[in-house]
Amino acid sequence: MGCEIFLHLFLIIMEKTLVILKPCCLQRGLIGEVIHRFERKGLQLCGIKMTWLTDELLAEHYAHLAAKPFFKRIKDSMMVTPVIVCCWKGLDAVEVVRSMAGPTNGRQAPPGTIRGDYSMSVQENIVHTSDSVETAAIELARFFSDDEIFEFDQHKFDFLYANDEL
Ligand code: IDP
Ligand code: MG
Repeated sequence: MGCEIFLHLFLIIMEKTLVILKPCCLQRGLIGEVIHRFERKGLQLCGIKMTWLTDELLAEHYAHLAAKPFFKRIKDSMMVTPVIVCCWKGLDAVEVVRSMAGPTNGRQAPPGTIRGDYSMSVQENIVHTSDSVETAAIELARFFSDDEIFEFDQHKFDFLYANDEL
């Protein structure tokens, strides 16, 4: 079984994705709840740190919203407290994490999703999640250095995936 795990890890490129626990998540005491959800799902936490975001970093991170009237407010709300940035890994991790977060607007997000269960707001919607594999790679490099992302065996691997899924 050890050999199989070794082969899986080297033959299959598991996706990695970025999650940011926003200041509203920290202030509302939901850090554990949110991390617990990703853990229970079977995603592997391979990087985590608390950091204070800067205007410069956020301008880059939210560049796709630069023309919006609420751009400054988005940046300000992300600098109210430190945030927690995490890297989660798994098969189709980008899509899995994004669907667990739910749609942007917490009022419209369905119950069962993180935003649907914990948010009443478009802005204060608990988490940021990468929206594609390409974006995830860029965003992880934005918030983590290489030595802050850890590669290690996930011991319950064979109970999370079937052979023909890998
Ligand atoms: P996403 O977080 O679901 O990927 P994006 O469109 O990438 O949504 O927007 C990034 C963040 O900007 C959202 O999570 C939210 O905090 C904020 N935002 C997006 N659209 C609006 C809006 O129409 N009003 C206020 N804030 C918004
Ligand atoms: Mg987005």
